[in-house]
Amino acid sequence: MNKIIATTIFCLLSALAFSQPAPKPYGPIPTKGQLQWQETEMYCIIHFGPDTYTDKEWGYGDEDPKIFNPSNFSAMQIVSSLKAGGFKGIVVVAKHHDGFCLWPTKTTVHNISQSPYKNGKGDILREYREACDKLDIKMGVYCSPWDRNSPLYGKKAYVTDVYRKQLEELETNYGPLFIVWHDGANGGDGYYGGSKEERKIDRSTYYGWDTTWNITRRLQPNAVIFGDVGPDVRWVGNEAGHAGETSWEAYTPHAPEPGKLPGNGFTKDSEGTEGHRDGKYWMPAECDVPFRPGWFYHKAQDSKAKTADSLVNLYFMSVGRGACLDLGLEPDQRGQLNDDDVAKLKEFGDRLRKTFSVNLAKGATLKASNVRGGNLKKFGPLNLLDNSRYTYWATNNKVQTPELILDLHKSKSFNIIRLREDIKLGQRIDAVAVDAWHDGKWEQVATATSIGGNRLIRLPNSVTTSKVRLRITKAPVCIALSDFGLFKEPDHN
Ligand code: FUL
Repeated sequence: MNKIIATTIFCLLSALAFSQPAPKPYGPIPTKGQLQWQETEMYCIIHFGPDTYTDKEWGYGDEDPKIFNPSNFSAMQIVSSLKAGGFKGIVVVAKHHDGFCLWPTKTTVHNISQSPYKNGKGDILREYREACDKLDIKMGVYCSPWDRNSPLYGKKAYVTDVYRKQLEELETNYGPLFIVWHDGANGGDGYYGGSKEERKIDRSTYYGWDTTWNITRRLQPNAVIFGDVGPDVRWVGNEAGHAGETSWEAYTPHAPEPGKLPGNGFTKDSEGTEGHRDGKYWMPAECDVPFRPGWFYHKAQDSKAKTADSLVNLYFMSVGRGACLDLGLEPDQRGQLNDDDVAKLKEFGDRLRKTFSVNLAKGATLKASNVRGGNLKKFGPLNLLDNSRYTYWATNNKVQTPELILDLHKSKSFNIIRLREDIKLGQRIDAVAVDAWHDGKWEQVATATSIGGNRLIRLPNSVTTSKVRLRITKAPVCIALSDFGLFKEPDHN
């Protein structure tokens, strides 16, 4: 009888433990579009237009459309080169500040149909779309809000009849977009239909951002919207390509002047580098940085593209800090990337592929100090090694600083540690430490803050050990960690 009672109690207790629900999300959480963006990790923003032919960075807006005449534009050459670099998407600069549209828009005559390219029948956006589809690369667009060509710039009609209509065309005619990119450079001197004057706009209110963003919500519901004020992806606050060593996924944009609303080009942008632990919105950072010194092609910069080495460094300081890397590419006057740039992109891609091909933690025996409800299948640490960002090791509600020991069974050398949270449940972990087993005791080899969607710790020297310990040292709630990886960069000591 006693045995029956004991068994019943045991079964009831186990049922209780196994019915333990998933942890409740903590703080703001990402949308479907933001999750897909996070998984994209690296994409390229491509500047190509009249500036390519005038050797400028910011065209005044009076450029003759006839100067836009690529001799051999090849979206395939550009997109396949960045694909070889490991990039998964592009942001096409469809219109830069000079107002010239690379697609045959109905909103202004200042567009590609007035150029000799394909006898006025060209459409650069369409060519990128076709290349992206062939090569399985995502596409996004940048349409500069500032337009130094438009006579209407500064008036309400520019926003309602030109800018928003341009977004509608781009978001209707070129297939699914993963990002719509809003630049912060806004207002100043320009051609403006011949007025040649300075026009200032109120950066908080002029574009009516809420209404403008709704176009994207309606036409491209899975695209994220990028800007200094997001609302989905924030600017990191520098064009050097790196997020802060601590970088939170959440953010609350603040205006630089009290009492005003923040807007693109009107935020305390340095706050974007670290974000805010208690930020109101899920708004992770994008790190944009040009491959060469300028965003547009300049012959004089032919030897100045970043090396594969410096791209790898940038990768760790952007993707490795939970952000995405948006590398600027600069097609030349033919309409292709320069051969040296192509070779460097490939070298960079090869380095990353080699580095991340083998997770040295695979096959380890994992021992966690706590598993939520004792449910190993659903919440156990093996979920860390299954390559899914959305299965995870979780602890009981009260257990916020658990430990995990990985027995690697034999001595292995690594210099990269990868951690990911299941961000569907928010950013839960503030800080971790990692120890290696050396001469019969644990020695701390690394610490990191703000884990989030992806955190890469790159050690100055490789660690060789057969046992590794992960300690969560600070979290306001129980954890939901989805990935733990150990990797070794080729040729790293
Ligand atoms: C900046 C622009 O002013 C640059 O010309 C470039 O387009 C860069 C990506 O954003 O704000």
